This record gives sequence, structure tokens and C-alpha cells, in this order.
Amino acid sequence: MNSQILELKGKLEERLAQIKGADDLESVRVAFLGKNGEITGLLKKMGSLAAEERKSFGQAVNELKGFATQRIAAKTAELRDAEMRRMLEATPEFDVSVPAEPRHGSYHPITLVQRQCENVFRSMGFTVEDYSEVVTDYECFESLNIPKFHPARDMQDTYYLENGQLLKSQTSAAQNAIYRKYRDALVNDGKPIRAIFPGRCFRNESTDACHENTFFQMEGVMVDKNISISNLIFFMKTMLSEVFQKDIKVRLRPGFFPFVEPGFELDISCLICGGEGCPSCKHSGWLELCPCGMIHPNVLREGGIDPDEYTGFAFGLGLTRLAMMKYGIKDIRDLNGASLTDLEQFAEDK
Ligand code: FA5
Repeated sequence: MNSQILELKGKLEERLAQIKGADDLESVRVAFLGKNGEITGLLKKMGSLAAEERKSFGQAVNELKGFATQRIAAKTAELRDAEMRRMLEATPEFDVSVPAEPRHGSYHPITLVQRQCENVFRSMGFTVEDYSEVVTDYECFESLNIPKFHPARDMQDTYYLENGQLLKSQTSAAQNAIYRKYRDALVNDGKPIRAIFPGRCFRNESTDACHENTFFQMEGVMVDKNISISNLIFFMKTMLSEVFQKDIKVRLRPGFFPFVEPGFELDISCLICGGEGCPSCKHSGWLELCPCGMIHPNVLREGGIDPDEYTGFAFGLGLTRLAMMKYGIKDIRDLNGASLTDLEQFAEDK
């Protein structure tokens, strides 16, 4: 019996010495310790032995089993270390401090509210459009009834490229392209234009708890025959009640934007302070969220649409401020900060 055990020990060492990778090692483990392996086979034999032989044989086989388990574990560690060394040599920038378990990311709160808004508007027949962050002066201002040197430009100073293009200060910059894209379907097939276009905006301005120099807006337009302010108010109300899932206090007041007439400011009662006044709402109790209005005839005309036949509304929702209100984030700058601990809190709300 002892010779059989010694022979198996030798065989195991021989096999281990030839191992090249994890697959080889696994086949050695199966061959010796698996259900039908050699050591398991010896243990199964015990039943047929005489009682006086069984004890010493059992002890010897169990020692062999322990020895094999240990040798295989040592070989596993050896292979793992060799693999780690190989990776380190191949990629010197390999970061050994990264946790073995990958950390899954989460959706940013702005992405979450953007998707909620997109779903609401999609369900009402709107298309979701994508638009460039770098635009021309014509797209961002002139096509929107804001000629050069118009005082409305002062409100939206932005960042200019050397070639004269600029980082868009408002998602309204996509309006002209959207009208041109869909006007044939409107005029020839009677299909109303219904589109939203979320996007990042940039402004050269000082930051505070409710102002960032980089923030998101979501523009929406609808153009057809007989579109009126009632349609605009219906869509605004639907969007807000779907996103907040509760009644919120809203106020509509006159607002001036050269590309709408009449124009409105739509404010919501600050959900951080409950309307009492705090830094998040500039101590007014109200937050400017979604200016809107009826599209100015000059803007429709510039988009190739006859304003005597068609009317429409447009709105420019402040998505970043919406995320603040929805998730109770007091300072808008936290949304651009890279603190995963802060941002991950909203992960379950997909
Ligand atoms: C505009 O940008 C217009 N284009 C909106 C519009 C579209 C009016 C269509 C009429 C028709 P305003 O500058 O007010 O308007 O910005 C719109 C919203 O974007 C604000 O109500 C606010 O919610 C958000 N916003 C504006 N500036 C900032 C900023 N610096 N930081 C964070 N959010 C901002």
C-alpha cells in the first residue's frame, strides 16, 4: 500500500512540474482529487479492506490527499503570480490598486431627468434630436431674431473659437435646423413638427448655487396650424407632473426672448426651501426653470415656414436645475463635481 501512495506522490509531482497554465492545473486536480480521481479511488477502496488494515491505510491516503491539495494550491498561487508579473511587464501602467471586483458606474442625475423628459415627450409623439455643441453665430443668434449687436446677446456671452464658431449658449441654436429638417413633411404631408433637443450649453458667467458655466437644457418645439398658448401650457403641465409625480407650484410671468412673441418665464416654487427663500433660488422662493413662448414669425420664416399659415410654441427647459429640484441638490456645482459618492445616491432611480 505504501508503495502505491509513494508512486502516486511521484506521479503528482511529475504532472505538476509539466504544468503550463490554469487549464493543465485543473486537469491534474480532476485526475487526482476529482470524483473519479486516483486519490478518491483509493479512499473508495477502504471498504474492502480488513479492519486492522483500514486505519493505517485511511491515514496514509488522507495524508496524501492533504499533500495533493496543498501542492495544487501552491501551484495555483505560483501561476497567478506569474500572470501578474507578465501583465505588469506588458503594461507598466497596470494599476494594481484597482479592486478585483469591477465597480459599476451609475447614471448621472442629469441623465436620469433627461431620460424621464424624453420618455414623456416621446409618448406624445415628439422626436428626440441630437445637436452639435459647436455652432455658428447664425444658428445661435441670427436665425433666432437676434442680429449682431442686439442687447439680448449680453445675457448669453459664451466661448468663441478662433474660426468664429462658438460653444452654444442655448439649445435654441438647433431650432433653425429642426425647422428646415421637418418643414417639407409639415407643408407637403401635414405632419406637425414635434421635436425636443437636449444638450449641453455654455455661458461665460459667474457661478453660484443655481448658475453654472456649463449646464444642460432641453429645447422643445411644436409647429402646426392653429397651435396656441393653450397647447404650450398643456405640454408644460404634463411634463412637470410626469417628472415630479406630484403637484408642484408653478408661476407663469411675461419674459422677453427675441425668438418668441409672446414670451414667458415659467418658474417653480423652490423645492429645496419650500418657497421660503434660500441660496438655491437666489432667496426668492422661485426658480426660473423653463422659459417658453409662441415662436416669433421671423424665426419661422427663417426656418422656411410661412408664419401666416403655421404657428408654434418653443420652450427651453433648464435640465440641470430640474435635476437639482427633483433630487434635492442644493448647489448646482455639485452636479459637475466628480464626487461619485454624491452622484451615486440616485443610481437606483433609473
Ligand atoms: C434661454 O436659454 C432660451 N433659449 C430659452 C427659451 C427657449 C425661451 C425657447 C423661449 C423659447 P434662459 O437663458 O433663461 O433662456 O435659460 C433657460 C433655462 O436654462 C433657465 O430658466 C435655467 O433653468 C437654465 N439656465 C440658464 N442659465 C443657466 C446657468 N448659468 N446655469 C444653470 N442653468 C441655467
